[in-house]
Amino acid sequence: MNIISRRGAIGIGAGTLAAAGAARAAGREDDPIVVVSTWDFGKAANAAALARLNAGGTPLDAVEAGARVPEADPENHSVGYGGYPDRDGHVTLDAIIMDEDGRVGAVAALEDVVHAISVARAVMEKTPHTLLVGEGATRFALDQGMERTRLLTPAAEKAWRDWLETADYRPVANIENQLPGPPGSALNHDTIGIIARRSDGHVAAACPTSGMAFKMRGRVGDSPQAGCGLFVERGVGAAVSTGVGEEVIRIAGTARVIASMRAGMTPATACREACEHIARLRGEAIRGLQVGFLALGKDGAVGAFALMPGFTYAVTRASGAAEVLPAASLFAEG
Ligand code: SD4
Repeated sequence: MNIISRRGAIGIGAGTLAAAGAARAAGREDDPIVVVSTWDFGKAANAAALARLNAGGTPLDAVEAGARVPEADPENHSVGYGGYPDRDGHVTLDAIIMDEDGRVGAVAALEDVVHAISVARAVMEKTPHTLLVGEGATRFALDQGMERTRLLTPAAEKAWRDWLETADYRPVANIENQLPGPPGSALNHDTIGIIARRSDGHVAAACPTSGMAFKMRGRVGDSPQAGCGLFVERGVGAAVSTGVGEEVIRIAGTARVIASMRAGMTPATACREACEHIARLRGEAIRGLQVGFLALGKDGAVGAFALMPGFTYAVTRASGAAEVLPAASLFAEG
């Protein structure tokens, strides 16, 4: 399948923009990139992560601190508190955290606890396991002293009730960057993937989400699965993904990005290669769907790429200077 001819054009506009953005985000040894994350709201998360690094925290501490920002934000309808529920009205959270020592912890379909990323970290540090799901994950979190919280806010409940009128499950591309819209406009997915890098090149990453809005009860996406929503490898770097998780899982997306970087590709080229692979594999089935990858190399090089225009990522430097950049895309539009 020829990607270019199938849709008539590659995302030239977005690609040009992103190329300029990538140029701005590169280099600068005097002020290296230390935190990157997905979407516009990543900027606030990056600031919290940087503050943690500056206070002597590890990259793992930093990504946890960063991830907790959107998790606690009721206006963010895709991560944590205020997240949109599944089709039965339950907010269920997925999250993963990983460092370059192969330490990894995750939760899936977690309910009633705001900071899924901290539960994931506790799974990593306090159990012999890597992933706890559902009721067991909630019980573990409560045993750890975490508070039980009703995650379904009135706004999210209203969106769900409105959605029930049509019950049409259709992922909306780039919904992460849209303000809460009118009933039915929304509301499909959202995630933060965040990567921190210390001056010695040590990296860690985290990826919490409430997953796809109005998903089937029990559905788990790419985010909490190592090698899908996130992957970290010593001597290479880290990668995170966002968008329709099913498409990422099919290709073990972030494991693929890291393998490409290990083989010598830049983060940007590796992210692009993963998108091209999805497109070749899936053809028309991914029309209108968004997937974005973001990667940070051990040397501080950053790269991102998406299927469609609209995927943005936040880059923060050691000085605190931060910017949100558009990623280049494979297609000009859905
Ligand atoms: C999922 N990948 O559950 C997540 C959703 C997402 O931005 O990334 N939204 O499939």
